[in-house]
Amino acid sequence: MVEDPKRKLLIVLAVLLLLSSAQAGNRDGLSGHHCTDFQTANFLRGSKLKLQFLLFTSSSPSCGELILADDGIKNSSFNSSLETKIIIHGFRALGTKPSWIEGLVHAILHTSQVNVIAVDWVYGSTGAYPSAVENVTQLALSISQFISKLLALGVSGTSIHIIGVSLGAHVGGLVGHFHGGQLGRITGLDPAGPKYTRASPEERLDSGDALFVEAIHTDADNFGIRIPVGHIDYFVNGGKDQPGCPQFISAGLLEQAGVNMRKLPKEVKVYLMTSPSAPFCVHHSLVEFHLQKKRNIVTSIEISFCSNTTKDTAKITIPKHQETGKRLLAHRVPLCQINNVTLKYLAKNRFWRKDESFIVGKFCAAPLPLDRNRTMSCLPWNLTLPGNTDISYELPIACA
Ligand SMILES: *[C@@H]1O[C@H](CO)[C@@H](O)[C@H](O)[C@H]1NC(C)=O
Ligand SMILES: *[C@@H]1O[C@H](CO)[C@@H](O)[C@H](O)[C@H]1NC(C)=O
Ligand SMILES: *[C@@H]1O[C@H](CO)[C@@H](O)[C@H](O)[C@H]1NC(C)=O
Ligand SMILES: *[C@@H]1O[C@H](CO)[C@@H](O)[C@H](O)[C@H]1NC(C)=O
Ligand SMILES: *[C@@H]1O[C@H](CO)[C@@H](O)[C@H](O)[C@H]1NC(C)=O
Ligand SMILES: *[C@@H]1O[C@H](CO)[C@@H](O)[C@H](O)[C@H]1NC(C)=O
Ligand SMILES: CC(=O)N[C@H]1CO[C@H](CO)[C@@H](O)[C@@H]1O
Repeated sequence: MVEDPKRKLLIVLAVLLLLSSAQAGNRDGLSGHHCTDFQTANFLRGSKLKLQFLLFTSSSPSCGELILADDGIKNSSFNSSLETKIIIHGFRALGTKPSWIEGLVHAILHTSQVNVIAVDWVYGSTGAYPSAVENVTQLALSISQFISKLLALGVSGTSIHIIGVSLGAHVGGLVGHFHGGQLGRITGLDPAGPKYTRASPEERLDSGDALFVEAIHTDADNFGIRIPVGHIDYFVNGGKDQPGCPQFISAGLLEQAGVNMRKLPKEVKVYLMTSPSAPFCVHHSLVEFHLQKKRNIVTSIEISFCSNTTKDTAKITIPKHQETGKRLLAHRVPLCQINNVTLKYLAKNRFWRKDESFIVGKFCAAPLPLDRNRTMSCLPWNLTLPGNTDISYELPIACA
């Protein structure tokens, strides 16, 4: 299962594509420090968690720099003005280094100037799958503490991007959860299915775990999770070529999929499928509503994007005692061609308990994938939404 070829399909494809123009030959240890490799654990003899954080930079993409506890980051090549990508591997049945790590690190550093941190939890991920799962919470706590140190250095939460593979995707979800969903981005590559399909959103990767969560599933019929877990879920196995869409498994997909992190243009067509059964070719926006006051019941708001010829609708649900609800809205024309957005507060008027007659809050939208600045456009005032009434506003997003 650990070297399952299907599970690795996406990573291999990504690496091949991204490396196709890379020149051969490695630059080693330019910064002169000692290179540290992943550990090798004995899968027969226990699996105590022994964590290593290895830093890779574009000046030495083949040389892992061990970040020591405490003040280790300050005295390293970590550049806090760059984005940071944290790679978390999954279950390692045999206790060996993941074979794809080097390729992924090179692919990222070839296309962007970032800090790449590979989390080595080979110890703790080996032996039996259930015991690897037992270590996940402790692991996520340790990674969260590591990230807190980065934040203390002045690194912004939005510049942190976690890439988690299989079980590592859920670890990434927990880490994001511990940071209140305020980290920039989580990419789950084949989030693991066993023990997670029926888990609550707190226990697994879900769209509340970061400002933008995406998941790429190539293995939903096997060890991968079958349910959508992100703002965007790509189901590659179910992907047939769509009329009018580019070839699915192509740089069209992968360039937007979080592996290649070149700066994205403002208007990006995202071709993807949101379900394995009904694939279609559309644009996506993140829509958010922030309540001015938390409520002790669930709040539902219907959002419609209207253009001259289309109307596309999604429902934002804000859980009780929370301020914010987020949702992905699929629309057939680019955001800049949307004339107005219509909001409708779906008040429940049960005869034994009348709902409040209006809510007040703020509405924001952004085309996906989010750009580096996470620029959301918000309607610039406190909206008052009366119950069950359509309220329309112009959406102030100009075409680039
Ligand atoms: C940083 O690490 C190097 C190599 O381990 C060491 O020689 C140096 O004293 C350290 N500097 C600080 C400020 O800790
Ligand atoms: C950190 O990255 C910035 C942006 O690329 C660069 O200008 C700066 O020189 C880097 N700092 C160090 C110490 O390398
Ligand atoms: C929508 O209709 C208006 C009025 O007919 C027109 O001016 C505008 O260009 C149309 N917009 C698009 C995107 O077709
Ligand atoms: C919103 O846009 C639709 C489609 O262009 C139009 O029919 C409707 O009148 C608009 N509503 C408002 C309030 O501007
Ligand atoms: C991002 O922010 C920087 C500085 O605030 C700005 O110069 C740049 O134009 C912004 N990029 C986008 C795509 O909005
Ligand atoms: C919106 O509501 C908040 C919270 O009550 C208040 O602080 C803010 O001043 C209001 N903004 C406007 C533009 O009315
Ligand atoms: C730190 C930690 O919780 N380690 C545990 C990882 O899982 C193995 C197997 O269940 C335990 O023996 C370790 O104590």
